[in-house]
Amino acid sequence: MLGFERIWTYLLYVFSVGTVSPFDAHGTVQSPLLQDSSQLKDYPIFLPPNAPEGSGFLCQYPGLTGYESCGNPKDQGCWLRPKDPKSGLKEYNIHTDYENDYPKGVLRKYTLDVTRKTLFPDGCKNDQCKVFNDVYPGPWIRACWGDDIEVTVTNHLDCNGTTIHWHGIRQLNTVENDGVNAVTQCPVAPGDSLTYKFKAMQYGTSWYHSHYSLQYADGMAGPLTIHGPSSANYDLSKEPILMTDWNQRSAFEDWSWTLEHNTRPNMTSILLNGKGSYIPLTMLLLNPANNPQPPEPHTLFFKKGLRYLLRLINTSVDTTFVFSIDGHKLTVIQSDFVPIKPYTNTSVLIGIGQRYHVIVEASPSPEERSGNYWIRTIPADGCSSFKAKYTTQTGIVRYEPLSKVNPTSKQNQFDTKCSDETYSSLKPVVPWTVPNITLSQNHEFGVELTTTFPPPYYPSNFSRWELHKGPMWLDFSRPTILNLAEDPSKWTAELSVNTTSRDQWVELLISAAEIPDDPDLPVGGQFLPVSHPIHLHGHDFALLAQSEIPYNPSTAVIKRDNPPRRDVALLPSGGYIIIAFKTDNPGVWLIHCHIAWHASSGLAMQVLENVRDIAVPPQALQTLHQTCKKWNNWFNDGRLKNCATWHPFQDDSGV
Ligand SMILES: *[C@@H]1O[C@H](CO)[C@@H](O)[C@H](O)[C@H]1NC(C)=O
Ligand SMILES: *[C@@H]1O[C@H](CO)[C@@H](O)[C@H](O)[C@H]1NC(C)=O
Ligand SMILES: *[C@@H]1O[C@H](CO)[C@@H](O)[C@H](O)[C@H]1NC(C)=O
Ligand SMILES: *[C@@H]1O[C@H](CO)[C@@H](O)[C@H](O)[C@H]1NC(C)=O
Ligand SMILES: *[C@@H]1O[C@H](CO)[C@@H](O)[C@H](O)[C@H]1NC(C)=O
Ligand SMILES: *[C@@H]1O[C@H](CO)[C@@H](O)[C@H](O)[C@H]1NC(C)=O
Ligand SMILES: *[C@@H]1O[C@H](CO)[C@@H](O)[C@H](O)[C@H]1NC(C)=O
Ligand SMILES: [Cu+2]
Repeated sequence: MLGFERIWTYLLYVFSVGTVSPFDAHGTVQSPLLQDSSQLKDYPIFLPPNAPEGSGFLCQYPGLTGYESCGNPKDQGCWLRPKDPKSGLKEYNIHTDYENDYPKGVLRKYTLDVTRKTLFPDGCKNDQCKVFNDVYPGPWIRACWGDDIEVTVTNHLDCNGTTIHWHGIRQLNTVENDGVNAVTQCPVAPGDSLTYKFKAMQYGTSWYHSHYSLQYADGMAGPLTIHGPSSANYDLSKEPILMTDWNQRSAFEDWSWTLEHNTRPNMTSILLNGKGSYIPLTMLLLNPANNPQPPEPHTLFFKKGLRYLLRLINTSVDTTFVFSIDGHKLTVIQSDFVPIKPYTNTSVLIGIGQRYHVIVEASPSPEERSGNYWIRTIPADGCSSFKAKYTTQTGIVRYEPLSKVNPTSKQNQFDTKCSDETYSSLKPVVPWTVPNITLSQNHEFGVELTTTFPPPYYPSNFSRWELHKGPMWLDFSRPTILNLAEDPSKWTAELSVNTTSRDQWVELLISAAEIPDDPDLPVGGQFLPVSHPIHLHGHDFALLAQSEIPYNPSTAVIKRDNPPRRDVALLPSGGYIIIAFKTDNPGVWLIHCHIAWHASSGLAMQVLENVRDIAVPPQALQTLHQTCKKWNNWFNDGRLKNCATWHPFQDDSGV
């Protein structure tokens, strides 16, 4: 019997951080921007209104002669408009249907070098970190709405492959750039490089991270922003804020430990942009002088009366956070890559992988005499696992005249229940109406813990999470995208959704509880009271229902008229979600739980979307084969020479 205890086994994970700010990492952008104003042409070149002060980053639209930029603190909903209103040209703004229409920008090139590094993000040493360009979090990758992005990733690790996923990017007709090993490519072998190419049709904030097994938890995560319009006005903006749980060992070690002990490892601290502080209770009592020296917490400087745009990203392994700033209200204007109608609250709940754009008005109440206020990141009840003590006061807002003292401000009033933001508050600006669909397009899945799976799952006596008819287990050397082309019979259809007609709506009901008499749910597994942040690649999905009670077809409330839309939604413990997407993007798309332990355990599935229409360009196909060839060479040779082989190399699902 699996008890409640057992559940936690799979939950814990670690995240990585460094002592260097990600925003120091200049020089990685080889953008073709004309920074010299003497070269100004008859097309828009401008500092995006939502770029942080002094960042010197320019948007440029050489293809849009006769246009000018129009976003400003009084009208952040505007992006580009025709100079001559009578020209008949259309405006690009917050109401533009960005899935079908976007301005044509420029090509921006970035490079990411992956190396091993020792970091002290919470004052304690972690010598197993893996980072981008020597910093944690990784450098801020930025583009403007409609730009093309190319990122060349080089793997300098000695014993790990890697792939980089651009979280939330739709990858319309570019599935081979989605960065999921064993699905859309082989891992990039040590010593090898790969260039990812995709278009920024959406705008807002996201993150990029390794999708190679548990690797992102060791530090391979960074912010990704596409500048575009906003659904509410503000004066200035700040750099992205990445929040994460953190551990002082490699996630690979934690996972091996999990497999042996069948229990979930504890996280040790919370990091805000790579900075946190670990509170070792015993050391504190014994000898305070021995305490690790934590870095200064992340600090935001505000001027009274201004409105600031903040970009919040939850890059956790195992923690849903409640984000708040003492004495300040937050106006939420964007969830994931989807602009929404603004609403105001005292806190915002951010699940793993989720992002929010929020506006903070710098008029605190009650006002602190010191002019300092805590930023709090509180793990939601039941959605985290930490060692006994950790600090949730992870950042500081300071007003002039600046002082160095710690804030004494009181926490705002809010709930810390583990959930998503209130369903009815998330109203997309560009509405979708999801039609009634026929039953054959409706698929039902249960998130269960199971012991019924065939070899070669390792170790054999370990319960795994499954989403469909078994826990996912991928073969690094045999990516689905190539399998399908070469030998469709090898495809394990029972682990997938398989769609074949274009522009059809598909609905997935994902249940965390038993549905009586439902033949579609797997047998032999066990539902456990755990919430899961479910992420779909290749689409923003409409969230037709999100419920804390089990699905009942006769009473379920399903919203089809402009439902919330995003790319990660929390499946509530004991309840269900129904998500819908339109088959307009041929590809092989992963759907998985974003709790790193659960994805490793197998809580994932592939959506085969109109695979006959996948058209990988010949050059890209050749690259896919090359990457596999180098991976296989390393796997069969370099790995054996350089890496410890005392345990199975692959001991998790692969993602
Ligand atoms: C990845 O590297 C870690 C060391 O950081 C090692 O323990 C692990 O076995 C490697 N795993 C794979 C699948 O590459
Ligand atoms: C990040 O997501 C996890 C999992 O959903 C959640 O437990 C945690 O509270 C989130 N963190 C924040 C700061 O919202
Ligand atoms: C995690 O921390 C809790 C609370 O201190 C403790 O009861 C539990 O034993 C710890 N688990 C592990 C695996 O260390
Ligand atoms: C504000 O947050 C509370 C939880 O603290 C939630 O119950 C309420 O619905 C939220 N309000 C809006 C408008 O979303
Ligand atoms: C969808 O189906 C439901 C139940 O069969 C029905 O009540 C509703 O009117 C239908 N909606 C549309 C837009 O057809
Ligand atoms: C599998 O695990 C169970 C429960 O921990 C234990 O009783 C059993 O002996 C194990 N079986 C093997 C083959 O290790
Ligand atoms: C997907 O479904 C189509 C139509 O039923 C079928 O021809 C094809 O073999 C299926 N593909 C896979 C990989 O299961
Ligand atoms: Cu999960």
